[in-house]
Amino acid sequence: ESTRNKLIHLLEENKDTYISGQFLSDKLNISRSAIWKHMKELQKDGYEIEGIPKKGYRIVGFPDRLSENALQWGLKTDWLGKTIIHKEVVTSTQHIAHQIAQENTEHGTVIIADEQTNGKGRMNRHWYSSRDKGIWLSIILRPSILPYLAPQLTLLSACVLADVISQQSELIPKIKWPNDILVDGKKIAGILTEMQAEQDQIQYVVIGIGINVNHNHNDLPSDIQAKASSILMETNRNWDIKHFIQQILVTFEKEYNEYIEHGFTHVKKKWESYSFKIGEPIRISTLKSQWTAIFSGIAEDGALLVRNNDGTTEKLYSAEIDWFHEV
Ligand code: BTX
Repeated sequence: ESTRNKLIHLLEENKDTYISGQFLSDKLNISRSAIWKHMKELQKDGYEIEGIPKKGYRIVGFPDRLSENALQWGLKTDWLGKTIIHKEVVTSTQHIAHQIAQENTEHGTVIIADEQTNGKGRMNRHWYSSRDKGIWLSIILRPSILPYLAPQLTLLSACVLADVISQQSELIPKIKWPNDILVDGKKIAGILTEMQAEQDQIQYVVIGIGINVNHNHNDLPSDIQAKASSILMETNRNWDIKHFIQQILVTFEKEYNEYIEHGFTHVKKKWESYSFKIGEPIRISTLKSQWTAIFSGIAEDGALLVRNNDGTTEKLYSAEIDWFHEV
């Protein structure tokens, strides 16, 4: 843990009292003037710190706005988010991720924006990303898996979002294959996985995550108001976006490590627990046709498995699906 992290923790733990410069200097094994410099840096990043001669330091306000430092302080990950690039406005965090991934950027680099002017969904669809309301981030990964297995990472990411949303908010999220997170039948988050690969080797994968967090009904564009929602709208309270991002990164790192070490089985089970019930009828549309079939789970490579009316089982890699329920 860095000195700054330790300092922030000490300030947080003692936020009801003053802690002396001497105490901090002993604890962190750095000079009192180094402590003073750290305090100035923290203030620059939006931490409000009171310094009173003979009494010491006390933290009275935490930054609301996102910054690289604010996101990294207290972030309990080993490799994910060791480099965080935060921007106020971008076209798309995916776009930046691709640009910097070409330049040997390290595995686990995260790009986060307060607003996207040209957020991307799948198949060139638009993803609305209004300022300060949601989480718009991309993760650069360099997994040593075969390219055809990359869709498993989308399913893994969906499980991570579902886990974090249910843990933090006690909502009951559902995953709609392959990548939508729904609450009460409305979309609150989406995932876009893109990759650069050769025949048998992945150069990098970019996982784009978008979550509607603090949107009120009117913050959503009218064309999606009927089918989209936000965590605020579902829970009637405001959420700390920085804390949410940190939870996502911690949970993502854990699930990813587990996946690389032990494979897809764990993800598959979890994904199926958040998904439709196996055996339920679903409506499928592809570019060519539409039909009804029975959901029979996902395959080991992340593909959708359906049982058709004629009894055959089919594997689908690209389709839109809906299930029949009380929406
Ligand atoms: P998708 O293709 O599954 O969903 C896109 C569709 O969802 C749109 O056509 C629209 O109907 C609807 N939609 C658009 N914006 C929203 C929204 N904010 N909430 C709910 N529904 C919406 C899903 O694609 C993948 C989205 C990934 C977004 C992240 S954000 C960070 C990263 N950067 C970037 O440009 N994309 C990813």
